[in-house]
Amino acid sequence: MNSDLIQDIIKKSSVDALLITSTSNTLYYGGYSNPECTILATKSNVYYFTDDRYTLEAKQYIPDYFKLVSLACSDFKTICGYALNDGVKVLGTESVTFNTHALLSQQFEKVVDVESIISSPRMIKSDEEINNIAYASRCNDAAFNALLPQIKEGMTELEMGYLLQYEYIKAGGEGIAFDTISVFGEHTAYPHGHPGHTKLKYGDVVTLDFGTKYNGYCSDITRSFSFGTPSDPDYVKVYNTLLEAQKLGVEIVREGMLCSDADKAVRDYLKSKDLAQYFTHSLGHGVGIDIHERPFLSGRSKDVFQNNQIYTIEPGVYINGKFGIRIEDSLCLKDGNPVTLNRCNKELIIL
Ligand SMILES: [Mn+2]
Repeated sequence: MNSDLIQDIIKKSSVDALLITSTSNTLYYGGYSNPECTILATKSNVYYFTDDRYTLEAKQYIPDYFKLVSLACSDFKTICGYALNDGVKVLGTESVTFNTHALLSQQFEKVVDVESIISSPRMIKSDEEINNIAYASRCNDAAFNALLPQIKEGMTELEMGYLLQYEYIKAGGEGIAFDTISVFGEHTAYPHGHPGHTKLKYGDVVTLDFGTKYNGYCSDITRSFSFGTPSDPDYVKVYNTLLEAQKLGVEIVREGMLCSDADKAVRDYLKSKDLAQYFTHSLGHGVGIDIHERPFLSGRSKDVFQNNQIYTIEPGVYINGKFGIRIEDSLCLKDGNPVTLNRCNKELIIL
C-alpha cells in the first residue's frame, strides 16, 4: 500500500491521524492482518501495533515504511501516546466501541468516525485484487464440478457443504469466505437456511451458496439443481425464468449506471412473470476483503457501477412450503463491460 493513499485519506477526512482497527482495513492498508492489530497513521509516521504472537509474520508483509511496534493492540492508552507525540489533535477512527471512543475522547480534542472514507477505496480493485478473486472463483467452479459426481442419496446437507469446502481447498482455495449454505428440499425456500443433518432423497432440489478465499480475498457463487426429477412440477419452469432474470442482470450492467437500476431491471422482469413477490433480497453486492461490501446492488443503494468493481448478480425465488432457487455469479466490470468470473454450468442440472 503506498503512503500517498493513506495521506490522501487523512486530508480528505480533515483529521490529523487515522486509527485503523478492523481486520478488513488493517489488511487493506497494511497488507497483513490478525485479530489483534491496529494501524495508527499520522502525518509523519505509520505505526503497526500487534503483539509478539504475530510480529514475525507481520514483518514479512507490512510495507517497509510502517513502524512495527510490539504491543497488545487493546492498549489504546499507549497507542494514544504515539499519536500525541506526533502532534495529533483530531483523530479519525473506524466505528470503535463506545468504551474505546470514551477513552480516546479524553486524549484528543476531537474524535471523528471516518469509517466510510477509510473503506471507500476498497470499492475499486487493483489488478492484483481482481486476480485474487478470479482465482478464488475458479476454485469454486472446480469444487462444484468435482462435487456433482460425488452426490449420493442419503448424504446430509452438512456433509455436502463440507465436501464442497474440501474440494475448493483441494483446488487451491485458502479457507472459507463465509459459512456454506447447503440446503435440500423445502429448506431451499429459506434464502440463508442453516444446513443440518437432513438427508438427501430423490426428487429433492438443492441450493449451494459458497465461496473460498485467496490471499485474503473472498469469492461468492450460488448454484441450484435437482437430485432426480424435481418432486415439485413447477421447479423447472421457475428455474428457467430465474435463469433468464439472472442473465439479464449480468448483461445489463454498464459503467456509470446506478446499481439500483440493475436491481430494478431484474425485479421488473420477475414481476412480468409474477415472481417478483418471491424475490425477497437485493440483486447483489460487492465482494473483496469482506464478503459483503460496496457497491450494494439494492433498490436503496446510491452506488454507481465503475470499472474494476467486483460484484455479484444473484436473484432468487423463494416459495415457502415449496422450494427456493438462487443463481449467483461473481463479476468484474472491465473496460465498461461485465466479465463473469464463474464458468461452471448454470443451466438447469437434473442429476
Ligand atoms: Mn452473495
